Amino acid sequence: MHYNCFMDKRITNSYTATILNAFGIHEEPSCVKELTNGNINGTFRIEMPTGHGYILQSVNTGIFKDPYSMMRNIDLVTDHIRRTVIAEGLDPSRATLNFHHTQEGALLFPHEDHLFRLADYIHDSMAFNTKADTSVLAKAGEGFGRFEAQLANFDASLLSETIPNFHNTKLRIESFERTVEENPCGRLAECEREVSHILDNKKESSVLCKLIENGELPLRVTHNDTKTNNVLFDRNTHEFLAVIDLDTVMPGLLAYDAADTIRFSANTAEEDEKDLSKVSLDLSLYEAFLMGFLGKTACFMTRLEKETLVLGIQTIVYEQALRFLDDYIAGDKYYKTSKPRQNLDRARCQLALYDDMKRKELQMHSIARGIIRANLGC
Ligand code: GN1
Ligand code: MG
Repeated sequence: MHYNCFMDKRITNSYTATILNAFGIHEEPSCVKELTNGNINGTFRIEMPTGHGYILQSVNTGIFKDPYSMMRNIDLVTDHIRRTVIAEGLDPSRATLNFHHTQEGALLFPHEDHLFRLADYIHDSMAFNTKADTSVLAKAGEGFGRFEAQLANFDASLLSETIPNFHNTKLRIESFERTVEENPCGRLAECEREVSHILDNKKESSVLCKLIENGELPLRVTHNDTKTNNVLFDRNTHEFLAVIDLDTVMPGLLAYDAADTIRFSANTAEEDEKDLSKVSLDLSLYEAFLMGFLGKTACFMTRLEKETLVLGIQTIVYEQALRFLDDYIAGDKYYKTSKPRQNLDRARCQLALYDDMKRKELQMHSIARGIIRANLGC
């Protein structure tokens, strides 16, 4: 069944009341507002006359093809976090997302051509939506590090892969090679240099996949969308509360979660910057994030996880370059674009960042090692 995540009519209070009713909530909301930050699901903030808030989402089943497994993952993970924080004496209602069940016990409610889910709004919370500086990155690192630590004793094999082979770099390279071979839109001629750049580095970028296959690196619970605005803080004290946007939570490498924040937020340029002289890895932002992240994770990382952390960060930047370039050659089918050749610009920018990370590899290692050494007993 295909559901539509976009609302083609304005979502009214009474339309929302019908959905709330299915989740066992029998009052009419006082206000419903669409939130437009996310690119994937339709998201609405609901306020009730009592002051309680909810987040209602219309799930994008085009990207999440098995939404029931996705919600099962989220249920398992949030349940584990809730139990962990209760044991620590913290308030579970603010420490993780709390999704509601329908009166039939389901976490999803199909209505018309939409598939809805409902969570409590975490009250008095805020996210940093501004361009990241060192203090925001340190806090985001701490948030994602706490998330990893809360789930360190969770058996990741219980989770399904919500997007199969999401970070299987080896398979992504194979599929990239097929796209290049087919050249379906005749775009190859303008990106031959970038294609060679990708292919020249494919061996090193497959190393982690081999280590996973051989069971040498542990699969943990990873978030896979570690943008700084996916961490919530207390609006007044700026203390860490919870990690949100759990749709891509699945088994993965610890390094992936560090990698994506660094790729996105420690780049001195925007993700689609055309002027490649502006693109570089900001080592102070890199260090700030790792201080927060490794401060919570170094104590349980294996020796090989520590040794391959920098390779993991570089691999994700490489993989993202490949994904953007693959999509450009295939005709912009996956990523939303708002300007011509944006996926090509994004790919070029990621390749420039990858090259800069290679130039700064020794510094990246020495910063990471220093932080790990200081946090062995975290
Ligand atoms: C997508 O839409 P957004 O920004 O949450 C993508 C990520 C990429 C990112 C690149 C499910 O995430 O993997 O890193 O774009 N999410 C999915 O900007 O493919
Ligand atoms: Mg997202």
